[in-house]
Amino acid sequence: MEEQVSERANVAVGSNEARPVAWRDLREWLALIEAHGLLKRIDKPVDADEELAAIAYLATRRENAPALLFETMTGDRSGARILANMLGSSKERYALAVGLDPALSMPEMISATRDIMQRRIKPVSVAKEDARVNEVVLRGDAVDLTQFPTPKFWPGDGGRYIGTGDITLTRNPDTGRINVGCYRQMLHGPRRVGLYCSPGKHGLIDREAWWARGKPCEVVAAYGIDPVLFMLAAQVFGIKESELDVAGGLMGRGIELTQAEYVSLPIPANAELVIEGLLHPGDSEEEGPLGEFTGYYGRERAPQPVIEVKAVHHRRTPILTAALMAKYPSCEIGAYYAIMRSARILDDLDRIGVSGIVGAYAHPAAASGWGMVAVSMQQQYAGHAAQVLALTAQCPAAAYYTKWIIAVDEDVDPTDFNDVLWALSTRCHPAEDLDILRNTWSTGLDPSQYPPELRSYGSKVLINACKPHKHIKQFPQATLLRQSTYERTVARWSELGFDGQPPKVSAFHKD
Ligand SMILES: Cc1cc2nc3c(=O)[nH]c(=O)nc-3n(C[C@H](O)[C@H](O)[C@H](O)COP(=O)(O)O)c2cc1C
Ligand SMILES: [Mn+2]
Repeated sequence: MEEQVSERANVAVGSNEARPVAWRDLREWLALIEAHGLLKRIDKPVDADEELAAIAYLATRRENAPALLFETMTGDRSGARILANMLGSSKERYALAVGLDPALSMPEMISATRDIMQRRIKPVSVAKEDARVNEVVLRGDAVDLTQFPTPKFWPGDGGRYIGTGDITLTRNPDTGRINVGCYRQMLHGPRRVGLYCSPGKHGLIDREAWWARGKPCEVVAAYGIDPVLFMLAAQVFGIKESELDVAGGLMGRGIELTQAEYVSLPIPANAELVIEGLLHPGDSEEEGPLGEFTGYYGRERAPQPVIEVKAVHHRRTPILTAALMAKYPSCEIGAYYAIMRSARILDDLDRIGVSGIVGAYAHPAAASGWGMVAVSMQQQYAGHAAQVLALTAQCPAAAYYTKWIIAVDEDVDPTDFNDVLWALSTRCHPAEDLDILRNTWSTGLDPSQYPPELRSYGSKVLINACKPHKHIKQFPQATLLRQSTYERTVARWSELGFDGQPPKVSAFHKD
């Protein structure tokens, strides 16, 4: 079955009417976030060799840091610019990418994301001559990727990484499904790029399937891409699902694709810079390490397959998207990932059919949302919290990596860690309320286990931070406001000299 590229966008599936987002490409989205004061341009020359990453790291040590557009790269003659912290820890920039109201609260944002992530819209095709990415097209020996400024991020990185805020397209030879994944790509030479996919990733499965047929694997990669394709490339969907259709759903219109020069895969028509190439069986070079999302160097230097680049397409003065991997809040995998992962966890729990679930949150400070999940629930029966903890821990969206699974009552907002820490400190009795799961799904990038060969087997703690169900009737009432006093105070808020809206409160004292 071939990936279908229809001429017009299909109507969205399901009840959510698809309203197209207000932008078509990275540049239009940048104009939108700039209008919201969420973009900072840096026009002074900056070196791609560690300096760019140092500035990006220091500028993003606070949660509301803007996206950073580096407009002048030291020694560069290509005219390329580099965008860092495209999304980072900003839920506002996430919202402006997917067409949600940036003022939504975090729980509202997660809930709205569940709706729009269920839509599917097929890509649409655009004529080559109309594709913005085709302003410059170079083939064969004319291609020289070393002309573009390519960051070396951390002092111990094993090379320059042209692909971090990237997307990679591969086709599965059995099903025809086109996959979109975000995999790191190290520049080896003018027409050679290393591609690292870890085991189980769809890009690796596709590559192996082509090689098993004795054929090279075609690849299309974009190193300057819009935020929706970038975000979708890092989400896990079924092996037969194309992230292109989900991206279309989020955009409210089909992703625009055009024909490539050399490979049979399509290329994203509105991208900034795209390469086409081939992965040949047996062609590999030493790759890594790279400072990773864990805040440590990930994976020892080892041979990885190399893309032989056949053509490059780019816009004039292309904007390359670079994803700094670092401790929160400096990591590119921040708010968007937490929101999308939390939405997928709630979808899984819904599908299983467990009752009483109120919210969930995978806080981005926990290794980009991979390390911890808090789930809030209404306790309805004895053993309910233990059931929710176990199901959350092993549901497909949460099972990978997550070490800490915390259940809290419905009056605790799982997206607010002040609240979660309050529950942990007042409702959880560690001697009673902790369980451990062993030999669970994990990753070689988790540095906490020795010997390193065992890192793919993880462990998880289930923490019941709900009120003890056995004693729930005696459990003290939390200190809450009387509703009538609250309402009187809200009415007097500005008279009392306070700016803005008073905080919303929904639980009140009961006599
Ligand atoms: C900035 C960034 C860099 C990433 N680097 C890699 C990588 O080098 N290798 C890898 O296997 N996954 C990497 N990932 C994670 C994958 O993108 C993610 O697991 C995604 O689900 C892969 O797509 P797939 O499920 O279609 O294989 C990265 C994610 C992000 C956001
Ligand atoms: Mn996939």
